[in-house]
Amino acid sequence: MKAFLLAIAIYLMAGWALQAATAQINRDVVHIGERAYLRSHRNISPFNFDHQLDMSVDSGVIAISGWLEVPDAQEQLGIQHFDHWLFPLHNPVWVDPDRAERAISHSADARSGRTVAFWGARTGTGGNWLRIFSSQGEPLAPSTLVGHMQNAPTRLVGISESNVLALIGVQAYSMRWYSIDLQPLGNLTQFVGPMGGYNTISDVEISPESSYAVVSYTNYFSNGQFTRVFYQIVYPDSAFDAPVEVALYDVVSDCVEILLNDELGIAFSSNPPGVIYLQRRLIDGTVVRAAELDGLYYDVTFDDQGACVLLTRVSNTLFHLQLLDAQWVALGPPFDFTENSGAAPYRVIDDIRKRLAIDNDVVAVLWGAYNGPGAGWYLTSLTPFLPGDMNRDGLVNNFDIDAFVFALSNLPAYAATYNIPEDAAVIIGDIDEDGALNNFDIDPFVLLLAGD
Ligand SMILES: [Ca+2]
Ligand SMILES: [Ca+2]
Repeated sequence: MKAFLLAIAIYLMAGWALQAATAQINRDVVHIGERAYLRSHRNISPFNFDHQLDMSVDSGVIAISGWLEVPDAQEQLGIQHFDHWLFPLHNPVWVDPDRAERAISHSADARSGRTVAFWGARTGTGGNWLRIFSSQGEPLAPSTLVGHMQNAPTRLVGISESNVLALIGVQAYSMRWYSIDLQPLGNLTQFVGPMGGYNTISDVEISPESSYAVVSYTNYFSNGQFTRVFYQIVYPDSAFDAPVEVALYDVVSDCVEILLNDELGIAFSSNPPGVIYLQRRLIDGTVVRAAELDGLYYDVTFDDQGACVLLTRVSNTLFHLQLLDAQWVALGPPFDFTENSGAAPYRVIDDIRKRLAIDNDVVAVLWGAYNGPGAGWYLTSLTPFLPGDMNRDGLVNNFDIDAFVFALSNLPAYAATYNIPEDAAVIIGDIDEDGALNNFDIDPFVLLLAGD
């Protein structure tokens, strides 16, 4: 009898835990131009509200690094991965539990199922360290000391398909970067090259085949009114191209991305602020496309096709998100992406390394709400979908009928079969948009299939 009651209790607790986990995610639909997006918000506690965070997205997996609140212990740098529905792929893990040192900076970058965490330690042995994790949170190698440099820059590590290539920092007007073999892991090559006296690195990107990296950096004129924005191509044979000066404007963080076909996507803003400039360049510096948009930039990023996401500041408590296609045509007007998050009033906090990411049409935003109900760190994702695409093949047609009937008759089994959260399945099948998936959706579904 006791065992039976225990089993009931465990069952109830498991149900509670599942409901609690589901309740952390708020989902709704936003229409951006012609497309419908499933918007998900998640509070990412126990990542600490007071400290830096970094984010990266690859193949629909979102990697986060930041400070973790640890019960009865000193908070530590941690890492966690989520799928694009914002379900965690594992619990948060400490990056290096054996070395409880305060990091002075950190960064994480993900590609091909691997995430590299970088941090600069202030105490103990100090120095700059790298560690590599799988997207399931398993460490793939021990922590590796990669140098002792001060003034670690903002964006300091990138990972390619084949090698980890980390740009570590700037010291005495030189920069260092490292190539670390992944198979077998450990062969570490260091390159040191000149930077022409520029001192704040704003971005680092590595080409997928590890054949070059692009580094952007800035320096302020002595009058403090303008920022010079540069980018520079560096190669694994330690050759360093001459820096290319982009403009005399404010730099936008995370401002250079490597696109397909060895082009660069570059973004910066005007001074005085009010205009955001987008450029597409060949790596020799030739401008192949340029655009200007109104707005006060807050962050910007590109996918490898050149599609662009902009985060603009409307006021201290209102930020807008805007999506542009690869031709930089706006998919829809700027909008308040934080609606329905459960957090208000909110403010996007400065102390985030990378606020935006876009990959495979999934947009992720990392943001913070300062006070009021729901204060904390939030992760928001936008996943495009077609209402009625029940078999999840990107089309709406007669092949969706069986899956639609399946979802109507047994939603949990449907969700498990198609690897989709139940609440997301309800939204995709809720053709009449009344908030439920039920028999009242049958007629609208039939009309949808008929092309009405
Ligand atoms: Ca379909
Ligand atoms: Ca409905």
